[in-house]
Amino acid sequence: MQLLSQFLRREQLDEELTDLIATLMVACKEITLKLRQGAISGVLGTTTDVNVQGETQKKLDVISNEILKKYLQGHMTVAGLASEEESEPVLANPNGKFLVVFDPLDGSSNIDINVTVGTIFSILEANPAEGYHDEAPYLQNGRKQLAAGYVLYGPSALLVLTTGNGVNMFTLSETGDFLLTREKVMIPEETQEFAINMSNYRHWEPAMRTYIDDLLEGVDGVRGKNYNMRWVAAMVAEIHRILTRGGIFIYPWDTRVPQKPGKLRLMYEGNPMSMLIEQAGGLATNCYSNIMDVEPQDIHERVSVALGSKAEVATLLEYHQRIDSIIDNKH
Ligand code: AFP
Repeated sequence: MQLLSQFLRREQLDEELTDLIATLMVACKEITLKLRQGAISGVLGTTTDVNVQGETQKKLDVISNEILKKYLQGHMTVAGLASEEESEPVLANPNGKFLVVFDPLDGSSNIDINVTVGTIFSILEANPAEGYHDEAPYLQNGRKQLAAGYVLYGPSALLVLTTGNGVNMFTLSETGDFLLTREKVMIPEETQEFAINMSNYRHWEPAMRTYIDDLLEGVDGVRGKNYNMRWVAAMVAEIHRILTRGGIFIYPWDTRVPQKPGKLRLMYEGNPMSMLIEQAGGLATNCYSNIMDVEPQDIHERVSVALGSKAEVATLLEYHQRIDSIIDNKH
């Protein structure tokens, strides 16, 4: 089996980017060890702090953020970083070539119940001419990502990575190496599995409700097939399932906080996951257009997401584009 370093060399990736990815993996291995210790090292539970997103921070959110910061700030190729857990971007080395944007521990409500969580990251080009004292250099659309991926802390620890040439999966071995275990992952175009938090049904737009109603009607309804549902409450785990066997993951806009475009974060979750999904042949949208074409205005911007198997996501888009005629036809 090929080591991550051998794989990146084979791909002829920029040496500094290769080195940065290796350093990110050192940080993620340290996070893995903290997670494995769980209650033994007192890392479970919640802090008294609330992050910039208005969410109570888990101890492991803070620990994971600090670990990533420690390695990235000390890396000469990193000009700066932005994290879901930091209110402002953090300066690293002003001469660095890259900006790193990350969610240190996605799905952290799962930590205390010992269910899968993950670190999501996105690497962007730095532009020294712009300086790094505000958010401007980070506000790049998803198409500009140089690399994106996540480390999934589940029964095994996995790195899922794209550098713009397909999606590859690496499993953390006993010896602490990431070994290539799946190459050029492709998502099946059709699916019979969806993931959405159904408890929000009453808050959705008519197009979303109608689409889900039709899935629930199964073989007797207009879709003509039965669907199964999954909800892990960690986007990173849902996306991993979709990359592995197909499906659609949706977290739509809803009326609970109507001024926000969605719950999930564009730069820490939406863009990196969209790059992986598109690189694996899927579709990644905000229910109306492609997520990676959204021009971010704010590093903590939210986005509505619907991504996964191409044909299913395209059908959902149609519901949003033609909702009036779809409802008319039903009457
Ligand atoms: P955290 O970023 O706080 O860990 O939240 C996870 C998440 O943003 C995403 O990964 C899940 O899909 C979603 O929240 C779960 O949301 P619900 O609480 O509405 O199920």
